Amino acid sequence: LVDPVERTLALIKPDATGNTNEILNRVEQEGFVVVGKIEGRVWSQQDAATFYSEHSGKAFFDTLVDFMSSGPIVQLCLEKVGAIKAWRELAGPTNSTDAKTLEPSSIRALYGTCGTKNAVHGSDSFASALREINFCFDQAGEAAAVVAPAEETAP
Ligand code: DGI
Repeated sequence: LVDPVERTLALIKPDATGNTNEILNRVEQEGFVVVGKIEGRVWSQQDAATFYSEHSGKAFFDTLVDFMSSGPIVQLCLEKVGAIKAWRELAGPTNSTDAKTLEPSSIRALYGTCGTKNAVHGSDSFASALREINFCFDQAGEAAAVVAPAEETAP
């Protein structure tokens, strides 16, 4: 069996956009192909609340929504064999403080600071990836950048 090529949604959150070049270099080093990238978009509170609606009502929800709408982010669609799991592993544990001891070379350890400011997001399942890629790339005719097939190499 061969693992399928997948696409996943990655975000560089407002606390880590100053490290965008370093993060993109790491992404490429680890074998991901960036098939969609939108830099500089600032989410409204409504955007953040919709994106994270599964967490609505939790204690950290308002903090999360405020943080995610506090400044520009980078929206990325990444492609790789097993991309969904691979990107979450590269991102590291949810809480950046934990990540610094548990997975010191992970992106959240290197560029995040705490439970809220944790540098990056990654879809957690195929269904989430589909929903989140459409949320980030299907709003202004940008879908073509994402649905175009990866460049084929000659056999
Ligand atoms: O998929 P993850 O981002 O790793 O984690 P998640 O889906 O459980 O939570 C989404 C985001 O919400 C997470 O990146 C940061 C925030 N969050 C989750 N749990 C906590 C939290 N923020 C705080 N302050 N405290 C938490 O316990």
